Amino acid sequence: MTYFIALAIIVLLAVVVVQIGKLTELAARIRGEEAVERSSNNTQGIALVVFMVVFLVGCVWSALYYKNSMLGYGPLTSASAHGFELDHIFNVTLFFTGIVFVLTHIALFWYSYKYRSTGRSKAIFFAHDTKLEMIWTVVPAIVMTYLVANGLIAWNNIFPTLTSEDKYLEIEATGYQFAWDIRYPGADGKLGNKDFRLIDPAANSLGIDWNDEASVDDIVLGGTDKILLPKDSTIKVRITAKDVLHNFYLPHFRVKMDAVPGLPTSFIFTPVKTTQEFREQLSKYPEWQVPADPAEPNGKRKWETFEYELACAELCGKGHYSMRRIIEVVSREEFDTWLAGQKPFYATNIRNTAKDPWAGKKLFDYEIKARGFELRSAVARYVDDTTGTMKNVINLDHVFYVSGSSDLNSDLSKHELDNLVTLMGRFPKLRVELAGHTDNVGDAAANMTLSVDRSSKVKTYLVEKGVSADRLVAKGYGQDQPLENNDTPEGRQKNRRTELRIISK
Ligand SMILES: [Cu+2]
Repeated sequence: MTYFIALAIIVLLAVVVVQIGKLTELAARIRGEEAVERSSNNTQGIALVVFMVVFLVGCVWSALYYKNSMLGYGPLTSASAHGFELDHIFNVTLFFTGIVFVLTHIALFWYSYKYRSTGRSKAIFFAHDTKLEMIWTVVPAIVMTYLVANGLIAWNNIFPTLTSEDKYLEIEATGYQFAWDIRYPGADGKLGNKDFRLIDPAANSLGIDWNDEASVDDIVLGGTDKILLPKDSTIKVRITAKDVLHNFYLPHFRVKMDAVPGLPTSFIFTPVKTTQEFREQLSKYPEWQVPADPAEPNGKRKWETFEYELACAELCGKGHYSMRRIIEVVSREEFDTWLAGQKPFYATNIRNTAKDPWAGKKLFDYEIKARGFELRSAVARYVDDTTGTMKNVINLDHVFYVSGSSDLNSDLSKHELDNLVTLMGRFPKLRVELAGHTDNVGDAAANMTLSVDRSSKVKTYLVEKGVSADRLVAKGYGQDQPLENNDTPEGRQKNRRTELRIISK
């Protein structure tokens, strides 16, 4: 119905215009061509000047009315360190182009009025005016040089070169139709290598190279997860795309960079206001004191619901709008805690699958931690909690062997022994006995040999790692010193063990 009415109005307006045209033609024939033309020129000239005034006043009024909604003013001053300089350049450019805008529009409309045909005026002809040409060449040249030079200085400040000595957090943003994958480095602070040939839509959509140890603790935030960033920390974003052009745009941080498939780009910036601080900045302006939801006049204010956002600023397809993501800036401490709580992509999706190059070959720090084996307090395990002195007998819980052989089994065994090397280094007077024990399965004499072999294997390993051989005594006890009953599998497992006995400290 609305459509029909709109169409009818358009048709009727067209009819009115045609009729007015016919009437004017008729009047011209009655009153004489020239007189009519002159009066029409007068009307149009005055109309153009009136339009100019309304238009320019309207422009200035709307700029003032909406100034608090524009980036760079009042509530929307920059949330990043470099943004202030960028806003300054923007405002200086706006100042000069604003002057040109007003002057050219006055000239455009005023001349249409002033030089309308009146039948009395004559055109002046002049071929050359050096002074005029100097003015319109030199003045813009000076202004342009000033703007370009300022722009170059700002560009160089905004795009610094980071060296390996600089402390910064490097994250990666990969755009695709229609979302962003954000990759954070784990505890090592390094992003692992990628290779597009490794891309597997189901298991490895970014093509991360799992052979690179830096990859295994990388965290990938996909879909709609909130992106956290630490305040007052330099952040370098590697920006890339998988299918078409996208654009990594953080308007509140004045960060904007194309995401191009096959051509990595980057942006370095430092957030200087947490989300909470930015909300407080907004709360001072009436535009942000209105209810966030007009249907709920007593609900939350608009400033309380503000979020920083990441948007795609390149029209990339029909789902373009859905590339919006929420960014939250928090304190460094809060960020570190959050990051430590995120599960590495490798741990949840790749570990011990057919795609894991490290399956059975290596244990990573995060796994060792997860087993209650604190990496950094290796020495603490050897100290009795109640007396504070070193324990006399310590069971090396994590030393395992290949069944029926004296070969050390997993990397966990080696990890445990590496801790022991640390301990021996910390206490240079320490002498220890490495005591091998077995369960009672099989022949007692064979078990004795096996336990001797196993403890010597441990000794060999420690000596290779730099512990002096005269501080280590390898001894086998076979099945003679069980800790528990050998009748159950659990008991037998407890009895197959390697112990550390302190000889002297
Ligand atoms: Cu996009």
